Amino acid sequence: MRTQVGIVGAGPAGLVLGSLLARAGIDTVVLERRSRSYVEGRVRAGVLEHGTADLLDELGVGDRMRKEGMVHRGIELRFDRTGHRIDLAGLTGKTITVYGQQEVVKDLIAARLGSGLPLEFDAEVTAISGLTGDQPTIQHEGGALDCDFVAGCDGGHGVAYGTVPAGVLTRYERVHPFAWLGILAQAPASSDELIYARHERGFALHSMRTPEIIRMYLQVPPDTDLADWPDERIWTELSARLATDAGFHLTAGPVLEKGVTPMRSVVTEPMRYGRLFLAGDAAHTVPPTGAKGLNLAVADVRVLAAALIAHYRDGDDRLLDEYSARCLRRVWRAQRFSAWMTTMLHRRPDDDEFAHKLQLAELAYVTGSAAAATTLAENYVGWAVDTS
Ligand code: RFL
Ligand code: PHB
Repeated sequence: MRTQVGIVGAGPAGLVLGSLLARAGIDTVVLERRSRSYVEGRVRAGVLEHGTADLLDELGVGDRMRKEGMVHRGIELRFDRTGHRIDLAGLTGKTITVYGQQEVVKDLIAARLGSGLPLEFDAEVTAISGLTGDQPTIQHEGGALDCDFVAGCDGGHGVAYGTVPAGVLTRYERVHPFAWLGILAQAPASSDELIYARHERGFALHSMRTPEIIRMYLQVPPDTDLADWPDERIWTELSARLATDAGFHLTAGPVLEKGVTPMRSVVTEPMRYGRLFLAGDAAHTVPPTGAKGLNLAVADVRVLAAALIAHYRDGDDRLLDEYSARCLRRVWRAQRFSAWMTTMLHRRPDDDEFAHKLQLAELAYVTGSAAAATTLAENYVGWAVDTS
């Protein structure tokens, strides 16, 4: 088999890239290790930046998002038993859309298959060769695929990064001393907007998926065993960390899903090796506190698609050569923001009283100063993508 761009992975990065290139008449084949039902059922991110939501519209896959997604104009920071609203729309003129990542993935898969474009499930990529020549080959469970370029969109534990010889790429990494325990539950939201809560017992987040389904997270130690967290304990802990003097009440309901995600920060430099371009989580991971991972994945492939289009249409490789540097500027900006949000809201096991006081002073400043609130807001709603 042969194609122009071989795409490894059918997550948001791979699927959005496939869609952008199809629009420009460039042939792609997407190879996905997992089954369709597995990929469509994987519960992950929930916050789409303004620009991400607009792009999905532009690609013709935004109808369900506009119907079922929830546009939010603000978020709440909660600490010292009091809520403080950050007016995202008022401060930036932009909003966010709360719509599950797996719904985005479902919409992109349906559109791709509906157009008859190649997308193979249960097709694990096992090796990639010829990356420094003219025609790389991707080996997968179903055979071999020759292509001009390979897009490594295979997530944090993919194969693409591993095919690059040792010593060529640099990986900057931080492992955080906590994880998130996440649940999906059948209950109406107890607040109209997301709540990021800082509490002596650790961080908590109230988010949602639909008017009937909520998504909640608790900071837990990295070695947490889910068996130690029966539903009852999760609700008690969430209620304690979200409690306010104004009498906040958290509505509980049947837990549909639970999992523990360790928290890491990773950046790979450069995001290219010969004809391999890494995009999304394959190149970088951010802690979820800034809600940036999915949005960064989409931003990467917008730059990559523009670069590949310039290559095929005009024979111009300038953007391909600039791909890594352009993406990394945004990636480090997102790392900075995610690290700042994480530090401001989580408790570290080695924190002393001084650290707690600083955290509270930071939160008081962010919620009390229009300048500081704007800093948070403009980073949270996202930055424009430059593909010129
Ligand atoms: P994905 O989604 O991991 O997709 C990679 C795909 O590649 C496949 N694959 C392979 N296919 C073929 N051959 C192989 N050898 C392969 N190896 C892997 C995988 O099966 C998979 O289908 O990466 P992508 O596309 O880069 O997308 C990145 C996002 O998924 C990720 O950054 C976000 O989910 C992060 N994230 C959040 N991001 C946000 O922007 N906003 C949020 O609110 C947000 N919340 C979160 C999050 C991530 C979380 N977890 C579970 C890590 C909340 C959580 C709890
Ligand atoms: C989610 O809804 O899953 C979510 C929201 C905000 C975050 C992380 C995850 O920062």
